[in-house]
Order: sequence, then C-alpha cells, then structure tokens
Amino acid sequence: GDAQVSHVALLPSAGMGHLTPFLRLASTLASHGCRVTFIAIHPTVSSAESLHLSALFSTYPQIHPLEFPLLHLDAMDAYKLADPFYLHCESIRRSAHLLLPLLTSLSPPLSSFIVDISLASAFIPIANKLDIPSYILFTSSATMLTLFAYLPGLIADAKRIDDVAIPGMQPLPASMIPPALHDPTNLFTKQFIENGRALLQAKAILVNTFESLEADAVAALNGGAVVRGLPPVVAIGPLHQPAARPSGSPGRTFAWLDAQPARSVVYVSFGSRTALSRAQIKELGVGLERSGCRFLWVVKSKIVDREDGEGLEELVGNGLLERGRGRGKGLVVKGWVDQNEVLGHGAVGGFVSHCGWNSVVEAAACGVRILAWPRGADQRVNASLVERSGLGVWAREWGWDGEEGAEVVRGEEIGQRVRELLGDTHVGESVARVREEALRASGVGGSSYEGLADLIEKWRA
Ligand code: BUP
Repeated sequence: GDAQVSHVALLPSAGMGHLTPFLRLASTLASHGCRVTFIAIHPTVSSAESLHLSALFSTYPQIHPLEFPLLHLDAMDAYKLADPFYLHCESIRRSAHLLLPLLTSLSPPLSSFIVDISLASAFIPIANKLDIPSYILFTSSATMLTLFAYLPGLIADAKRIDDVAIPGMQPLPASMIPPALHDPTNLFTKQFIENGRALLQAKAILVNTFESLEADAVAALNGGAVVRGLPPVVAIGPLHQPAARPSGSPGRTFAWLDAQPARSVVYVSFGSRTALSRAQIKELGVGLERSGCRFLWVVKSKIVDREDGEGLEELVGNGLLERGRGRGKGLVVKGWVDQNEVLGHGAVGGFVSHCGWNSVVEAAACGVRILAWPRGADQRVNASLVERSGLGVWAREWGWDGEEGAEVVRGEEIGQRVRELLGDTHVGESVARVREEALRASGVGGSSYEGLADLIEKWRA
C-alpha cells in the first residue's frame, strides 16, 4: 500500500464478552499502523467494561475514544427480560440515529466501520448513508455463525424450531440451540433474525477463531453452502490482549499460582454474565474439594458485577475457604481476574468453563484443556466444538440453570469429572496440538494474521 493511513471505527455491544474482542481488535489494528476510533457507549452496564475502556485509551494514543451517549428509554420495562445486557444492547440499537452526526464529523474520513453482530441491522444503514464500508465482528464461533446465517430463512414463519440441518455442517439438535430462540416473541430472537439478515450487507464478517479449529464451518460459510451471497468470513483469531489492562486481579492470585506445580491447577469460571444459584455454588465447592486437585475458583452470584457484594464466606462457607488456605490446595476469589493471564500461567492445566466464546479461544491459545459446562445462549454449540476439536470434554448430561428438569449437579460428580480431566493424557496431547495450530494461525504468515493484514491493506488503498 501507499502512505495513506486507514481509519477504522469500532462499535462494540454491551458486556465484557462483546467488548473483549473489540479491545483486542483495536490494539491489533493500532499495532498495524491503523488509526482507530473506538466508539465508547455511555453508560456501561458493568464496571469491568468502563475500567477496560479507560485502560485502553490511556495506553494507546492511536486509539481515539468517540463518546456515544445513549437515548434514555422509558419503554424498556415492557420487555420482561432478566438480562440487563440484552436490554442495554436494545438501547444502543434504538440510539443508532444519534451516531450519524458523530461519524460525519470524523477526520480523516473513515475507511471502514466494524460493528458487533448484535448491533448490525441497526447500524449498517447508518454507515451506508455515509458511504462507509461496513464489516461485522461476529463475537461467537464460526460454527455459531452458521446457525446465525441460516436461521432467518428457516423461521420466517415464526414456528418453534426443531433440530436444524445446516448444509455442510453436522446436524444441530434442538437441545443445543440457544433457549431464547425457541420463543419467537422474545426480543433476542427478533434481534437474532434481523442481524442474521444484515450479514448479507457487510463487506466481510470477522470471527475471532482460526481456520483449523473450525475448518468445516469456515468452508461451509465461504463455499456458499449455508447461505448464498454471504460475504467472505475471515478468521482473525486468536486475537491478542492489549498491552495494558486494568490492574487488579485479587491480590494473592498470581502469588498463589506461582507457588503451584506446573499444570496442576484447575481454573473455574463461568464468564462475566452467568451467575450460579447458591445451591449450585455450594455443590461446586464440595466438588472441587472432592476432586483432590488444586483449584482457582472465581465465584459469581450476580449477573452484574456492581451488584455482586455478597461475601465469599456466605456463598461458599468458611470451612472451604479455611481448608483451602490451610492445605494450600484451593484459592477462592471474587471479582475480576485477568483470565487470559491466568490461563497462560504455567501452573494452570485445566479450565471448568461455561464456554463463552472468548474463554474457549483463550484456552485454545494457552493450551489449557476444558471441562465444558455450558449454562445457556451459544454455549452448547461451543461446548460441542470443544469436544470435537480435542480442546476438552463436555459434561453433556449436566443441565443449565432454569432449564426444564435441570437439577443441581452434585459435588461428587463434579469432583470426579475434574479429576478425570486433569488425568486425561489423550486430551493433553490433542490440546497441545490445538495450541500449536492457534499460534501458527495468529503468527506472521499464518491464516488469521494474513486475513487481517489483507483487510487493512484494502482499507489503506
Ligand atoms: Br468473569 C471474567 N476475568 O474475571 P466469554 C471474565 N474475563 O478476564 P461471557 C476475565 O471476559 P458472552 C474475569 O477472559 C473473556 O475474555 C474472559 O467472555 C474475560 O463469556 C471475557 O468467555 C468473557 O465470551 O460473555 O462473559 O459469558 O455471554 O458474550 O459469551
């Protein structure tokens, strides 16, 4: 390319699961010499989001914040949704017209606009008005993208969806489909379908994955099998963390990890927006102790971090905390920990995970085996991929909260699966292979690296 600088605007959606890949993409683009305008939504739902935004802006002078205050919406209560992140996402969507004047005033003019999939149908028309090419960052797996792209055509008549046979893919049983999609009146379902249609309007769809992890999905999407006329799907992962992040994993976390033998610790976390029931928290504690393994457990009892004020003693019981401390076997913490750094620590060998997509990709890049315990949303689709790719095992018989007939999983069972996970030499070998492939893809000359470099080149022209 010539000396022209490409100017990229990024628009993430609500929640750390959505913000995280955007933070990573922003710092990656900045390191490739792009000028980045990062659209920062006010207010954020969680304090983790605002802390991460501040850290990004104070570290990268090439990344410019564009403050985007939202409409105040009174009518939102009409949606009886439990999840404040979906609600916030809907507020962002309804504020789309307010972004138009903000984008117009940017200089130099934008070469591309990259929007979160959950906002795509609301914001691509805005970028179109200004003749800015739109790109979508899909914040889950390419396998999940096949469902996203295929479903609008399938549920046009709004009936309950059954097992789904997506061309080029393994059949998807109804039990693996995000539960909300079974209700056509659900706000999430409506957004899902509208955004699924909006895929066709993007210049390309970016996914934080790598080709060898999801070769079948990438081939089915790009070969025209899933939907005809779909723009190119570009695997750009695993994306790397920004150089600076908020300080503040609970104090003892890394000192404790430093004192543990290599690959001996199982890390337990269910992501930023999944709260376990109190009964399940208790049983998980029992299970981790029964496993006999060392463990680092991040406890979360509320969906939004600002509300998560309950003490660990109340949640897991003093006995467990003291025994863990006493024998040095287990560390139980609350609050934000730098998960990617934990997974990259040599003492960590296993991960009990809900299979949020960021978590899966981080585990792949770090070579940490997963015991998949999906709790909702896209997580069963991701869990099945974890199993098929050799990245871990899936406790298929364990239900998710609120699901019909789902029971609290007993500690004894949890302990046994955790012990088996760390002892499984077969999985150990396949995980090491997945990690090598991940590193190769994101390194110079690798498929993900080159995929992103080609896009940047295009934006410069
Ligand atoms: Br909690 C937690 N530290 O303490 P997912 C999360 N994370 O670094 P989710 C931390 O947040 P969605 C913590 O490494 C990952 O990058 C974690 O995203 C990081 O799950 C991200 O794994 C969480 O995709 O989001 O939060 O459930 O529902 O969008 O999948």
